[in-house]
Amino acid sequence: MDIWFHEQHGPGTFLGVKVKEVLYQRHTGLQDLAIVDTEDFGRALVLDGVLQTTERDEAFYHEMLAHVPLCSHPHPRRVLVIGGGDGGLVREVLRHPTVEEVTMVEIDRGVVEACRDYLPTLSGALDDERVKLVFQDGIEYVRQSPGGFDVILVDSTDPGGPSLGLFSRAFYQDCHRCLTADGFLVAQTEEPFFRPHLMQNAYRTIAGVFPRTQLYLGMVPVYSAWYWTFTAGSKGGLDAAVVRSEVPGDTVCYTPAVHAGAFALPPFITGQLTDPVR
Ligand code: AG3
Repeated sequence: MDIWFHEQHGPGTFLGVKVKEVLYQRHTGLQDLAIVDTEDFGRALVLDGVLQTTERDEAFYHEMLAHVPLCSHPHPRRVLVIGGGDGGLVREVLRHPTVEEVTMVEIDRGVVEACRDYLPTLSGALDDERVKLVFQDGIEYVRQSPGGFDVILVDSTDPGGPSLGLFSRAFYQDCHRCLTADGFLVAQTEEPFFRPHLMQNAYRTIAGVFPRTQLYLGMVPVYSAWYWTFTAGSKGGLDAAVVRSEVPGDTVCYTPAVHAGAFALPPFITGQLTDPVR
């Protein structure tokens, strides 16, 4: 019997991934969580019916979210990760030798528990002694935090439910305050083809708070449209496209040339990035 996972990307477009086995499924109290073993992508984490990450292509996303700001910052020491409960992003952050401390704030303990059991190549990083795990809503965390972070990374689900506030002006303002003078915020900001308004809203809201805001691209096979966007807000005005610190080796996607190239945007995207929301 064939089992297919379907995710709707456009009104008339589905992504279908063949599932070999459903390994785990439960409602965490906040969201429906499943870990499935797929034919082409290895194990995958699914939250509320949306594919979050797969063993085969997770590095495409996590490398671009981590290494662009961490290689652009001249000396990243303290990093805050909001969300990212699978641990893949923290793993990439820890590859930077200057990083002394990574605080990961995840709202859903159930995600971390499931990923510890089923996605050890991602979650294993959470056992590193430089990692501080906090189970709290990231919105509240940054509201109360004294800050001092060089880089803040937002690895959220699509806007909606518990993640909605992670796309708000108030949240970005708190992140701005929590950053050091040359600090960067980078958030995953959705895809530009099927639901460009989500990307546009996120970009424009960040641009309304940070003096310099730059959108860049990655490619993630299991996400809609392949193109995925990330938005960097620079508190001190540093150009996020410039590499200033040590580059991790053994990457599957990231190189300094890819870093620079990720900021080259096609006109169908730049056309949507006007008028910051203030
Ligand atoms: N966070 C971004 C997931 C977005 C997926 N959206 C979609 N497929 N429509 C992923 C978490 C990985 N650490």
